[in-house]
Amino acid sequence: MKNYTDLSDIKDLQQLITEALELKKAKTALEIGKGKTLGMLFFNPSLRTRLSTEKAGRLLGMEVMVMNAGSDSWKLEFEDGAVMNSDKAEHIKEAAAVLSQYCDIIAVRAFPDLQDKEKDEAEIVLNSFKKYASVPVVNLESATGHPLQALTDAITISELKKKDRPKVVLSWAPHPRVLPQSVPNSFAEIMQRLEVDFVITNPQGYDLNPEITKDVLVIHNQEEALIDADFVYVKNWSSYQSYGQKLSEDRNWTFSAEKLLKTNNAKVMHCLPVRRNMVIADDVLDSDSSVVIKQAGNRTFAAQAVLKSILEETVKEVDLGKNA
Ligand code: AN0
Ligand code: CP
Repeated sequence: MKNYTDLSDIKDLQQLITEALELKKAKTALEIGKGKTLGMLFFNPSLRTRLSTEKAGRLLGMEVMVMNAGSDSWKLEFEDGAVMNSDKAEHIKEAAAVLSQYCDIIAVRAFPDLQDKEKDEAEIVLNSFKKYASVPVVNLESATGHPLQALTDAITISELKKKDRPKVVLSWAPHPRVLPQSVPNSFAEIMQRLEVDFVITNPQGYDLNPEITKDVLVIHNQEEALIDADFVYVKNWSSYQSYGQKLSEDRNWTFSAEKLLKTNNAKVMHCLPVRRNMVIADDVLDSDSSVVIKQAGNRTFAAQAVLKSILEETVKEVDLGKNA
């Protein structure tokens, strides 16, 4: 793998899932990353992504540097040709080139503004790093996707499924804030590449980007969608159609033990952080049906498999260069 900015960077999903589960079983540190540095830049807060990716880097023998780019470093300008007389002190052209001398892999988290659909879909932050960095770039959740989370979710379903083709339901839930579509986008994308029956349920007005959901069945009646589900992935997202808006905070969509009764004793997933009794009720999160902690545990192995694959590609190129 040369970069991991979106799910199309995964050529063989089954092989990557198998690799991640083997890394999980092995529990040993590897040497492939020795002498290499992972630099992580966070324009937004994080608990899991930050610590699991740092741990993954260390398990591969890498040095890891982390910076809160939103607050600790200079404010970055991304516009080409900008006259830099505002509060933005440094251009991405210099920042990415300089970081490429300190890091062998650069990983970036940059959420959408949720104001301007076209601007968010242009993935300006992530794509600028890709353009101006001379080392591989990893997406730690961008304006439209969270591919490390999606890989984790695919690993978790593969690990816990009891039948060859489980039914997986992605169910919208209420939240007091407006949140990105990144997590459900990537989840919907990766589910279409896995051996599952995949259904999405959300209120009217909350349909995800049809270019991502393609011909996935969308049911606006949650109870109907939940019938026979083996996995329910609960998540809030803001409206895509009425871009970035909160159209509903209807707690009838909160996932509770009562909803669980409609399913086939489903395992309940969420990427975390989760707002208790808004998104998922205590009676589910505190029950054996919840796998959210296990799921978060798998973040390390998803990140390890991805970083390892990037390192393998890089090492190969260095070797080829030496022999040429
Ligand atoms: C973010 C989101 O929904 O995209 C991050 C989730 C991993 N969640 C919040 O901002 C609460
Ligand atoms: N799931 C996830 O990405 O969590 P953080 O925002 O804490 O990194």
